[in-house]
Amino acid sequence: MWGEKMAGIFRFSFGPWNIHEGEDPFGLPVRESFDFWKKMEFAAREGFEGIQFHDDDAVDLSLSFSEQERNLNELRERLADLGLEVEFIAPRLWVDPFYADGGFTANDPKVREKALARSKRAVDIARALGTERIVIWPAREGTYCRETKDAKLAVERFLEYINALLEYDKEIKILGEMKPNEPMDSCFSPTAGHFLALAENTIDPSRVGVLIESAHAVLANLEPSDEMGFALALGKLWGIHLNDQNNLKFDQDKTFGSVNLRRAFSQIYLLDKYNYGQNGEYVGLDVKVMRTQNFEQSLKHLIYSKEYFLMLLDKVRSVDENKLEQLRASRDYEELDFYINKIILGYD
Ligand code: GLO
Ligand code: MG
Repeated sequence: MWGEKMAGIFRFSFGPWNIHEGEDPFGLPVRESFDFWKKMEFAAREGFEGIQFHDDDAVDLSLSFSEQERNLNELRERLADLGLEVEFIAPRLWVDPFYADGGFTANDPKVREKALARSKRAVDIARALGTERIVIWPAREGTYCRETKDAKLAVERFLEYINALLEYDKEIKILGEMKPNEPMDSCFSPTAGHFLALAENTIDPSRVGVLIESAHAVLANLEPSDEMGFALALGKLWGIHLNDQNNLKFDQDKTFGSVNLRRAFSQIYLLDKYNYGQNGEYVGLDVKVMRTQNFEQSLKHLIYSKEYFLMLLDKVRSVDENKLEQLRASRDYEELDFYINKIILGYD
């Protein structure tokens, strides 16, 4: 209810790929790598509580099963010693050339079979690391040009894949992280809305939700906070990837708040109002540092994304809800717009 502000308790997370060497499709790495445990120590030192992993971030998948199990146990213990918890596991079905045509929507049945097998293993990895959350970013589950795949069949295969995972483990929760394009020309399930329609047709809709990424919403020409509101209204906002994006171009994963403070404010306003995090959801970051940063400077995007969030949270909590309600009632939206921007600018 308006005027009744609930103060969310926010716990932050990021994934190891958010600290990287700066390579892009046009250039080689520009920095040394951070050692895995240095990344984890940084997370703990900077007050992060969760770590997001791809399956192969967590364990070397080429090792024997028993070695993997041993390493997973050790990983879980060492993370716990640092006060870190695993937020989710995401099967990485887009790096290996084997998945050039996608995973569970690939035309080759052998590829689809392996994609499912790898994803089931990702479920086991998640369970071994103490999380039930599986994130599916269907990176290559789309087309470069239309007739390469049958769009109807592809969506049916998507559904079959989700069902097979829900069937495989009765406890897991699947969070779809949708993005309209890149690396593909077009993804079969381009937005959260598409995925939630799919979710309703699975064998257990109650275990399927979404992770909304700010930049992905912008790439679909949608407003991130509205996307979050949509998922919140349906009880499906189980994860977020906060970052920022300059309009419709490649996925920039810029520092949260760095492009559009007002857009960042709107997201936090909604998350705080509806107590996002009350069921253990994390404020996940998915950000890339600028390629020009040197090794020592290459962690600032994570620190500052969290700082932007906390600074804006202060602003969000200073909104006079009665005043907002009055401005709504009088339909003076010009004044309302100015009021919010004055708060952000510190002139209120
Ligand atoms: C890329 C995605 C990607 C995912 C990650 C976890 O655009 O945002 O970074 O978030 O692989 O699924
Ligand atoms: Mg993401």
